[in-house]
Amino acid sequence: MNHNVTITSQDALIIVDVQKDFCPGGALPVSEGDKVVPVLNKYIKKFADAGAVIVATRDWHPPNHRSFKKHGGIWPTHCVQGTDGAKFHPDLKLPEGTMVVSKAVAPDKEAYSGFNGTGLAEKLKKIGVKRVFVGGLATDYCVKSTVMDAVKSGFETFLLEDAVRGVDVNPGDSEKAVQEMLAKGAKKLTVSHLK
Ligand code: VGL
Ligand code: ZN
Repeated sequence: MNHNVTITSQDALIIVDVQKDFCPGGALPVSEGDKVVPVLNKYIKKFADAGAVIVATRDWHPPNHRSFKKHGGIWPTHCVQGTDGAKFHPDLKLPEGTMVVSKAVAPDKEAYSGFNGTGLAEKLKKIGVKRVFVGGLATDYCVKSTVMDAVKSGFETFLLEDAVRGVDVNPGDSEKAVQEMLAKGAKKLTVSHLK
């Protein structure tokens, strides 16, 4: 079910890992990853106009991170701190005052969620945020983990259906991830349902 929603200053938009390495041409490309950018720009405009909080998480690995195949992980080397591939997509219109959250910075720990080890839940609660709206990359990894943690942390949590894309290592992973998020209590939203 979809919901009509009016954004207020107690809401936060959480844009997950819209970085060059996760887009076509990058080191760990998500199919159509760049397609989330124009949609997210629409959300950004709505949230900025409402005086809401805008968060952008970024995968920000040290060069020896355990996530990488050459260090025992399952992924090609990607989003290494300070590299071009770790930059946000150049067309993503992040406003001044965007809260940038760097994650998965400890070499020996995988951390898919924007809440994992970042203090993000506490920061958002401190400034009065009650609802979070999550979009970005990738549906079946970092978006899913971030949504699950948001629900667990007590936020009313919306998955931005039209602003996510998945890796789909196995076909259907993203669809399965969406079902898991909904089962956990997240709600689906598309930009047409924002007033
Ligand atoms: C991600 C795989 C590895 C993501 C990050 O942002 O979803 N996926 N690192
Ligand atoms: Zn990563």
